[in-house]
Amino acid sequence: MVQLSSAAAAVGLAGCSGTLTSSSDSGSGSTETSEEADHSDEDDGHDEGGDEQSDDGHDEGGHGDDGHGGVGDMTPTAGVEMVTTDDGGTHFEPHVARVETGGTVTWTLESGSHNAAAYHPGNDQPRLVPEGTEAWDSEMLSEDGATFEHTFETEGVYHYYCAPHEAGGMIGSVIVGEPDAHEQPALDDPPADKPDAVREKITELNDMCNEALGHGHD
Ligand SMILES: [Cu+2]
Repeated sequence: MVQLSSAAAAVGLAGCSGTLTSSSDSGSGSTETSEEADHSDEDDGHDEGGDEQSDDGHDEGGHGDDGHGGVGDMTPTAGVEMVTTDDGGTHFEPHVARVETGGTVTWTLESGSHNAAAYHPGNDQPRLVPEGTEAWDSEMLSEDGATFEHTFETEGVYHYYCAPHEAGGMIGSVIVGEPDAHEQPALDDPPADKPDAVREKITELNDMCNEALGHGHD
C-alpha cells in the first residue's frame, strides 16, 4: 500500500516536470547537445521565476519572490491547457488560473484525453468549491484543440480535477475575484479519504492560492 502511493506521488511529480525522452535509436550518439541548452538564459539573476516547478528551496531567504507559481492577475478571461507530455505526464497549465467575478475560463485540449470537473458533491466528490455553486464537468475531450468554458459568477476558490488522471496529480484551481481565504472550503485540509498523491497536490495548490490571496502565516 505504502509503496503504491509513493509511486503515484512520483508519477505526479514527473507529470509536472517533463523529463527528457530517450529517443536515440541507432546510438551514434555524439551530437546530444540540443536538448540540454535549456538553461542558457541568465538575465534573471538568481530568482528562479520560470514555469518549471522546484519544490526545494521554497522559502529560503525571505519572502521577496513575486510571480511564484505563475498565478496571474485578475482578468475577465483566462485560459488553461490540458496537457499530456511525451513521457506520459499529465497536468493543467497553469495550475492556478485567476479571473474576475463573472469571468470565464476556457480549457483547451493541448494533447492526450482529459476532462476538467469541479470537486463538487454533484460530481460525487467532496466540496472544494464555494457553497451555493453548481457542479460542472467538461466531459472527456479527446480531439486536440477542443475547448470547454465555464463562467464563474461566485467569488471564491475552485479546485477541479481530470477524472482519469486525478491520482497522478492532474488537479488545478481557479481563483475568482478576491475571496476571503478563511471562508473557502477548497483551502481547508485536503480530504482525508483521498490518496496521498492527491492530498499532496491539493496542498500545493492551497499554498499557491493562499499566497496569491495574500494569506500567509500570521
Ligand atoms: Cu487528464
